[in-house]
Amino acid sequence: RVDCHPQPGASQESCEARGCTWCTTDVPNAPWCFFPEDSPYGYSLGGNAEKTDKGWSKLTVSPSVCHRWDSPLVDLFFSNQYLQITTAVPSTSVYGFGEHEHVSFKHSMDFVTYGMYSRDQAPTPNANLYGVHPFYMCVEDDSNAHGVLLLNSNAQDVSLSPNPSLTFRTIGGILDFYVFLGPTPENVVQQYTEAIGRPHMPAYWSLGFQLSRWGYGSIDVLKETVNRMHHYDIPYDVQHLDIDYMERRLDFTYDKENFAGLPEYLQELRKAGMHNVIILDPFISKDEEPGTYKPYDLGEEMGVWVNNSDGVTPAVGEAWPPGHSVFPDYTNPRTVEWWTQLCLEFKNVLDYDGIWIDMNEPSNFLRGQFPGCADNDINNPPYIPSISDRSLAQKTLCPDSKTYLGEHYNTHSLFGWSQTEPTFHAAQQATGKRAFVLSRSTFVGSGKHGGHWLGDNFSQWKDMHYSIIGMLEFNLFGMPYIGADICGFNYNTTYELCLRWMQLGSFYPFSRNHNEQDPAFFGEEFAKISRATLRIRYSLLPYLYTLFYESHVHGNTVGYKVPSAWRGTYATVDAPLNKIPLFIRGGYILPEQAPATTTTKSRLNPFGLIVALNEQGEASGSLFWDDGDSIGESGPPL
Ligand code: MIG
Repeated sequence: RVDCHPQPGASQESCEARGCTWCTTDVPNAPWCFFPEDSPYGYSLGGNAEKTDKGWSKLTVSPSVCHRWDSPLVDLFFSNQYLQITTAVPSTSVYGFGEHEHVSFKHSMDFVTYGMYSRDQAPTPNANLYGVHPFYMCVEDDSNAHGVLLLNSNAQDVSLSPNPSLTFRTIGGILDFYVFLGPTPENVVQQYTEAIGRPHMPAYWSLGFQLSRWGYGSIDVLKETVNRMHHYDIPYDVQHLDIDYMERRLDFTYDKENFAGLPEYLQELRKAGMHNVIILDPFISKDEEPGTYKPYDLGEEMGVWVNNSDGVTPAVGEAWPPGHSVFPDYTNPRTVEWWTQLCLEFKNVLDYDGIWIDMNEPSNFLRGQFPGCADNDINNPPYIPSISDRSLAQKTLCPDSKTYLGEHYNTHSLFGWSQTEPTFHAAQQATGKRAFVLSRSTFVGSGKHGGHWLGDNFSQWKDMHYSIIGMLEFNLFGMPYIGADICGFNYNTTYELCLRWMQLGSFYPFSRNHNEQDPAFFGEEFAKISRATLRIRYSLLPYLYTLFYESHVHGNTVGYKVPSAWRGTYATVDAPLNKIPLFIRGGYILPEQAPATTTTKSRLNPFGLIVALNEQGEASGSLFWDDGDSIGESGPPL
């Protein structure tokens, strides 16, 4: 059954009116209105291609394009604001599609639909979240794998059906499919990242443990937090500054009252071998006194904002800064110039090492900008994919807004992606070192210039579990620099959950606690256990760094590997609260280095090797080593 009435409110009448079959069923989620076997709709593939002045229509796609799929494509719809295609897949082992909180890595194919449209949305199972990755991997029954990308930025959804098949629906753009033939899952990711851009090479320090919190509120609380981390001697490389460092949450300012002395304090941290990351939001207040707020005045002069549908008046919304805000259009080269200049100048105010870009879905606290969205086909298309609120404007701008690259309708989900590359280059230019950019909204190819965290998760056991799935998925999407807020972001954590999460999070590729309950918060015992697991992380950083190098050069995934001699066995192991069970694959050699409180110090320590033999008594491994943050000649290739 392929759904013939994907929008809500199907009835027998509305179903039959479109020539489809109505048949109720108690199979959960199965469509009651579905295409008849010989659907009279759309274009059957393999038909008579016709040349039009815009290209080909009724194009023939022969099954030989993917030789291993014995079922040809089923149905194709190609109309103005509705494109749909169904394809059979050779097994039910389908992975990927994002960004969502998925409750299993391997998808259920029981009529599940995932919407994709970037949105400021705390992780909720199956809801469309911050980024868009229309990419899946399918592992066939003979364990060969292939991957498929639908390179399309419009609001879209995909339905997974048990026969097994996938139905893609998008409301614009073209059906631009890319197929990656593997044959191993690792090959698929290597081929995918070859096409979309290999992951950037992270600085060594950014593999150290990181601390953040929204709401330090003052430099005194920040200092207390840092001091107690140091008091317990907990490995810790990076301190983040969330929006409360700003004056009234205005980008490119800092709060000179509550954070008096911040520039000097950042220098102190730097002297202690630490690094600093500052947050920047993508909205700029337009309501400061003229002549007092350069980011707005200069941006206005240069014409860098997203505009209303008229293409000339800036879109005005509401976000964290007081008053009303405008939104930089990063697809415009003038905006890149403006943003770069501001980032470079701000480096002289706060000596940052990396930039955290938040709210870039883009998020707006209203449904569309002022005065609301006009009623037209762009803002209210005939079909709205299966996304939260079934609205394209909720929590963002009206789809008929104009960006340099095109209508917001088409470019909405590219906002964060378009901000990531210029921020990467600005950070690189400002620091002269390898750039650190952490972006909340991502799209196909974002991994080349940035990393990601899984957003505003909850302090719940299941969120800790789902974080592992999210990280595996972002490895498929070519963004291995990935982690989740350790201990959770929303709700209050508990001692045990936070401790277990510190232990797990010590092995995240990007390891950051962004909670009031930092590892020194719960006192001596908690701090001791966190210190012990983080010291294991730090010992293994040469290994993790080598994995990142492999990902940067060959597109490998970063994370837990299953040995190719693998035979499944189950074992019950003792895991008291002070211990995380950790296993090493036989046949591998892991480079290690004695840990210290920062990577600046640990990098000076002696190296060692952990050699784990396989059943044949052999092992191999590799090490990539350099100065850890250089770019250009002395940095890694590519
Ligand atoms: O509306 O900057 O996901 O990490 O602490 C919330 C404040 C805005 C959302 C981010 C979160 C950050 C918070 N931000």
